[in-house]
Amino acid sequence: KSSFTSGETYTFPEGFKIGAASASYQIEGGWNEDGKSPSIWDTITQNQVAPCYIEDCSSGNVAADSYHMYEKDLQALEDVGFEVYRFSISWSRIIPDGAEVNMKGIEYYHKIIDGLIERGIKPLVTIYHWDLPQYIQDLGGWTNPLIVDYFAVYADVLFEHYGDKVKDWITFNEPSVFCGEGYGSDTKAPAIPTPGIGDYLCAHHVLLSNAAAYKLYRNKYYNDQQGRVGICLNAGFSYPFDETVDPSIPEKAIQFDLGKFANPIFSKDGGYPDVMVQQIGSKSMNEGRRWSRLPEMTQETKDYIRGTADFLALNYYSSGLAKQREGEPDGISWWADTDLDGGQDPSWKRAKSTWLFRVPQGLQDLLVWIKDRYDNPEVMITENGWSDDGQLDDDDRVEYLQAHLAAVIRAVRDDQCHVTAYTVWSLTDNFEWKMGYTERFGIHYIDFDSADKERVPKKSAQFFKDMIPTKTFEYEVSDRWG
Ligand code: GBH
Repeated sequence: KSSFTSGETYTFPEGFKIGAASASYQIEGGWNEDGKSPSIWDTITQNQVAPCYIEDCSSGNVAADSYHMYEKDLQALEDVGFEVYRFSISWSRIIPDGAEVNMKGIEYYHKIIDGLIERGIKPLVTIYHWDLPQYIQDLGGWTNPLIVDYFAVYADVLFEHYGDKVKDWITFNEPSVFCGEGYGSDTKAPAIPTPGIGDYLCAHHVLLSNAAAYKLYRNKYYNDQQGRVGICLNAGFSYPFDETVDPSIPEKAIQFDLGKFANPIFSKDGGYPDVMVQQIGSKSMNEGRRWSRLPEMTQETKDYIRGTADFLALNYYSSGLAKQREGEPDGISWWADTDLDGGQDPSWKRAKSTWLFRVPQGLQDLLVWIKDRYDNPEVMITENGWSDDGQLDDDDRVEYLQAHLAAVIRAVRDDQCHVTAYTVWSLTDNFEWKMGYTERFGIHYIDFDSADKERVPKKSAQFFKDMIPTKTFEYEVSDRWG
């Protein structure tokens, strides 16, 4: 029995896999080594002057130094007993200037993949986790339709080199975040905001890129490799502010968020959610435009995109409240297009991150929503985690993780949701994007000033180590939020 809490006994279903997650720019360092070219995150972090773009003026130049110390990551995974490791590949290590494949870059990920397989850990590879090569950004990045071909070539190279060893691929990590915050606002690279326009163009080209990579795998590699290709979307559940709020309001909030990417891929009819097409279309006309800011999807395009994922990789951190917006929005944006106001319940505990509130029940409710809307697709929870200052006694993280694992088990056991895996964010402390090293998500601590960057297990790592052999733990639900 685990020593962590008491309460109801929760057991994972047969075959359910538990692991940890990371992403290339957040851990690797080695930003210009062995032929790697700069990504948009190298550009934005290295060009900053006080007051800095990044909270602590830091960068991922060294980070956890996984480019040199990947064996420490492998060791940490093995010590805990994880069964799957989700990591991402740096595009600008693989194809540094849009032409030749860089064999030194290819070699690096072979070492990680081989190390995982030797240890009996399944690799789950994210093809793109936000570190776009700068040379593609110089052409407009995700707003230029040309990127679809560039992405397909990059994915082709990965399938060709790693496909005999890697059987589970994720094309994109959280497109709503890198499109919304990179092209709709300026809180992620490349920080070129054209709100309500560039973010939708980005989303459109991501959907086309995902479809191109998916079909390429099916046509060229599937027969030999027998693997699967999915996409990773982040979302929260949405609850009404109070009993006066119409049920269509939280539904709309989820459609504008998860539905923007999930409806085109996972729904029966495909295309963007009707509510988005209608609201953005009519606002665009009222603004005097000749066409909608949300790119049109012809029937042909809908058919091309529909069904282009074998599973949904879901990142869940938090949920929200929604109500109809009162008054006029300031300016044009995705958020203004929703006609909603958002918020949090005052009882929700907050992490160090300002956006991260503990709402475990939202995960179960979201999984049921996905099951109902998209005919119960296979879902892997590919991120879920809690931020703090980095303390080893991370009791709040342990509690948060247990609460969410319990919600996953309830969704499978009580609601027959098809969830097959869970990878915690994150294996180690790392470069937390705009917050630099000031917010820690790791289940292993790293002293980023040290030379050896030792991975020190926190209490949460111990929790997984105790739990994985039996796939059983005790947890007591505290209130209606889980
Ligand atoms: C994930 O995104 C990322 O995939 C991962 O790389 C990251 O390290 C991890 O979460 C922890 O952040 O404008 O201040 O309200 C989580 C998605 C991140 C999306 C925060 C919303 C809002 C920032 N969310 N973001 S803010």
